[in-house]
Amino acid sequence: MNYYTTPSESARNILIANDRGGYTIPTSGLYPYQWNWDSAVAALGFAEFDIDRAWVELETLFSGQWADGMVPHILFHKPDPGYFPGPDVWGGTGPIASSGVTQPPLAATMARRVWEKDRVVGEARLRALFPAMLAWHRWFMNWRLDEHGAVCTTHPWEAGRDNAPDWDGAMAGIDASDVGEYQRRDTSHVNSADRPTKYDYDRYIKLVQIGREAGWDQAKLLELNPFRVADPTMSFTTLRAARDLLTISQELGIAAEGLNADVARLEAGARSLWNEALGAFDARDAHTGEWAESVSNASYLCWYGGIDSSQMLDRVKTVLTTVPHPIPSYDPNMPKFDERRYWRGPTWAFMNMLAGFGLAEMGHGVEAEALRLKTARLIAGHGFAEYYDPITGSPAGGNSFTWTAAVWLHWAGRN
Ligand code: 9WN
Repeated sequence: MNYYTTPSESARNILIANDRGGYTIPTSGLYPYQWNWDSAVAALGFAEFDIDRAWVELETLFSGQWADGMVPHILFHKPDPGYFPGPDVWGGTGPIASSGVTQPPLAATMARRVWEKDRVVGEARLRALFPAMLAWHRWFMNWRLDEHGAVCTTHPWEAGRDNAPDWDGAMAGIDASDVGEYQRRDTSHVNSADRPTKYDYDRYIKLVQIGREAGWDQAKLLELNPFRVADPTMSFTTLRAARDLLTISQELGIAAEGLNADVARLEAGARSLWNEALGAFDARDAHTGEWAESVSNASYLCWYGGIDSSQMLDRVKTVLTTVPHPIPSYDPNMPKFDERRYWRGPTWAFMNMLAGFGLAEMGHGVEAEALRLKTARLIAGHGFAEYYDPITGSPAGGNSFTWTAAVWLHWAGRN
């Protein structure tokens, strides 16, 4: 009898174990609910062995869509005291208890990939989801663009890169002195050195309180929210989603007015995030116009957004040859680099996959393949972690992680 479990079997087992019936949690304990961009990545993993389940993941995500088109970053399907802040703190106003912010829109792009794996099964599912995906896209166009067309994040959790140095300037402007007492849960599940600091958490919760008080009314929040940062994650993923929605609408013959113009506007916005002095795509505070001066792993999503850049290509070549486990979430040569603290240094496999998709699509196959193989080695050698130390490769944060398993099945571990 063979007792050896291959990484692909482990990856499937993780997806199956994290399945809560129609949706997948990122990892048990630390994240007991459905997260938005995690689910989009999970769908890719399921598509490798159960196409129907892949569609269900996306359908469940959109079942939480708000009347205004927003798809929340967390859906609290069943109460769980292990996570803070829960539904009572957020006060979401959608059909399912939820948070009040969104996350980078990966769903349309991943739905397209799932459909391309099996167009016969996928067509009806994709057609049915299309109006919801389009409504979400329009919500971004209505509420999240700056004057250049770059897409803004209104909470560090919205961009999904919680404690990235990109937000340090905007976070410093938030007065969280009256945030009150609260009990974090994350640090009882994982090492606190891998997690955001109390300074950060006070501001995360303060921003939730501001949003909740405004009833998550986007018009009011445009005035009230002290945090609004135009960011490469939001800009490149929204641009990419718009391109995919356009392709889907053309291929399926679905009328979707305005998408061509939206793509042009979003592309101009994404290009406006080029920080010439830094020589990289950067985040820009939408209130002050100040650059973050941050080269993050989101900077490398330009190709995923359909924007080529010879300077970013030089950077990716350097990172692939000088950083043992690329792509670090923050440039190791910059002063704020912290190799274990979450989005301030560690490598995230799913971000590598997104960068890898874009590199391959834009003709940079050598770099795409090098990145894929390095990501495969990282996962095979260090397990299905939430993220990894880019210098030593050691796993950090949660383990048996859904999106890392999905990345293995769909991309990194592909033969
Ligand atoms: C807050 C679930 C999520 C990811 C985010 C990641 C982390 C949550 C947290 O976990 O954020 O949304 O509590 O730390 O930063 O990208 O979607 O995996």
